Amino acid sequence: MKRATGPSASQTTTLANPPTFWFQHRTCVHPEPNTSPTMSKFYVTTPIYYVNGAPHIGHAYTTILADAMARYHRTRGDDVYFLTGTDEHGLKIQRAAEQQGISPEQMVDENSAKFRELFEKLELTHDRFIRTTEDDHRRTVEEMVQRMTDAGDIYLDKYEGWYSASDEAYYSEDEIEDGVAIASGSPVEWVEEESYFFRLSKYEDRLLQWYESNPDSVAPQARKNEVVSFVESGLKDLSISRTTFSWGIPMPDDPEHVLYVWVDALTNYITAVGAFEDQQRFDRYWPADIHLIGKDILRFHAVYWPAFLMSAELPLPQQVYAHGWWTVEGEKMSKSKGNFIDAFELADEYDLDVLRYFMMREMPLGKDGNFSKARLVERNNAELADNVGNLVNRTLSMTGGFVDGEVPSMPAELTEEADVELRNHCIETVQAVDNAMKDRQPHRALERITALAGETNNYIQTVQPWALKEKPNRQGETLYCALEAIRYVAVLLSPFVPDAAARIMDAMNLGDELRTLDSLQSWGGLEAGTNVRKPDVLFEKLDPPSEQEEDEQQEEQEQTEEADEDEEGANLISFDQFMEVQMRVGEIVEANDVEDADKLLHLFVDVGEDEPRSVVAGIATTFDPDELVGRRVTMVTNLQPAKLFGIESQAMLLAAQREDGTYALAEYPDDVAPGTSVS
Ligand code: ME8
Repeated sequence: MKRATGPSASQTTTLANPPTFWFQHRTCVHPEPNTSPTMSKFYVTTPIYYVNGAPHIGHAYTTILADAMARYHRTRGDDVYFLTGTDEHGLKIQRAAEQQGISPEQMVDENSAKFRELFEKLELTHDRFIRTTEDDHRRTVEEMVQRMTDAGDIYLDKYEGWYSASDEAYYSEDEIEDGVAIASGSPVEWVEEESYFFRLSKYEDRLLQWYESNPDSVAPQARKNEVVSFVESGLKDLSISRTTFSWGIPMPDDPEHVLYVWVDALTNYITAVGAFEDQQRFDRYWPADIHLIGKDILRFHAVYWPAFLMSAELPLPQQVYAHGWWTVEGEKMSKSKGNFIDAFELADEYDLDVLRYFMMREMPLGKDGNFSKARLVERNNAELADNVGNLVNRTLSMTGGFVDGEVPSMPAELTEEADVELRNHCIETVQAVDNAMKDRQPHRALERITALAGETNNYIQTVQPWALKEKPNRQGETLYCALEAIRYVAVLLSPFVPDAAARIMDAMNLGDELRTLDSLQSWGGLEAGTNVRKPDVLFEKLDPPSEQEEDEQQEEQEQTEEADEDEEGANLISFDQFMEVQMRVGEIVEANDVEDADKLLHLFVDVGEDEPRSVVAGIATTFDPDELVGRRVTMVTNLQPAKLFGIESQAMLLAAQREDGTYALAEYPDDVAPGTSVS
């Protein structure tokens, strides 16, 4: 066994620099009696979901994500408030109830109960499940509107324009095409009615100032850029009441008008923490540390909501974070495709921990992700069962077999290189996980934790406790180190896979104080002499999607391909026709997001002419603008120009679309000059 070459470690090693994040939280001004005045708080919210239908995978995802964040902060010892719930007013809900032939009250009661039931089934740890039909919420909304009125920000006028009931959103002329909103694909209708307006335009400069002086106010950065350019392009006042339906909170002092559902819905975030009614609680938790939302509702949260709060003279949230979109087996979820994943079915089909792990590990926050069963099985088998499960199983079996299931003594001093490295990995992982959570990147946190499990497996392979029968002291030391590393893995995993982590910690007989992140600041917390046992299987290995399922999928694919081939056969082109297409090498010299078009990028491409050409390309789900600049790609240069989102596209970029929906570019090395002809 090699000796450690680094400085020898002291018996209990403490993080030289505890994660800075631990001290950056807002210290509470008005502590509640049973909380310490210096305790940090963490207030996380999810969107409140529409109750016109049953919950699906997207709803489950955001709420699971918020739950993991809440649990992480609880493990840190923070005073956490986690809010979720249902959005129950508005035209969308009224119409859905009419279609079902029931009253809105009955529909919202029934469907809200489904969400509540789902979140119980998913074992989520929200502190409140709010409903916008609750009394305290109505009172808070009324007070909010009163404050906005007192600020001189509400006036009566007439609204004329487009409205989408499905999105509960107003759209301008250039945001619609062929009767649908371009961004969402939802149908729009023409509305002309008397309406109260909110002076959104008045807040343009203050909003821009807020984004600028608070780098994390809206995230990720690409989304923030979209928001900033939307606000910079000029804000119109916002219609905030309707008279043509009744299902909502009446406008105070003018009950003929029903308040716009977004004013009502967004206010839930302050209702839940006692705004206007319990000052102490409000001061404790508000502003929210993070409003976690999907990218579909960014504008409401990053533009309207802060403006409402400014008008009501209330503090603004610390962060609005817009996560990406799930597709299912490579396709956009839609009712017509029949690929909507019902959240209850999801919870029945998979172990909760595995589902949580997969969703958080697979989709980097902010990017889109694909829910594929095959991928879930792969991750479960390789990263959970074979890695974490195997580590716990083999280490606790050896502890049972070699040292009667008792935690051996800790090495008096860590001198063996392998031990020192393992301890260092543990401590570094705590820091790395904290950084990842601070950056809102749970997938990176999970990557680091499973890497630590892998490193611990390697450690066991290196030190081979089974070969140390003749050296019982050393055998004990190696088992101690592996067990302590497992404690790190379990505590760090606990916000993400709470049940499995609890089973590991129970099997190791850990007291509450050894289950906290704080206890990971010092290596060596595990107490010698503790009785430990092997837990039941932590993660069952899963079979890849059955042959039958794959056959079905393949059959579907073949049918589509056959149809495509038939079409291709009928549409063969001649060599001359092909030669009419002019293709050239182009160098991307600039790339930007396109406002309100998640899939598009606006590129400037040098194709060997005096000026680069303006090109709109649908590759934003795969590439960030920055990674494209300088790349030499294939351009079709003699297509008729087309206008997309008001931007002229003067050439077409060629790319291959992979099965998972991502793109690969047809590229050239640097010695192929822009403008070179491709044939
Ligand atoms: O918008 N992938 O409610 P909603 C990822 N009531 N997340 C998804 C998703 C997908 N495919 N589909 C939905 C509303 N989501 C309003 C909110 S808040 C004051 C009012 C998630 O029922 C994602 O979080 O349409 C998205 O923002 C939310 O569900 C929309 O839920």
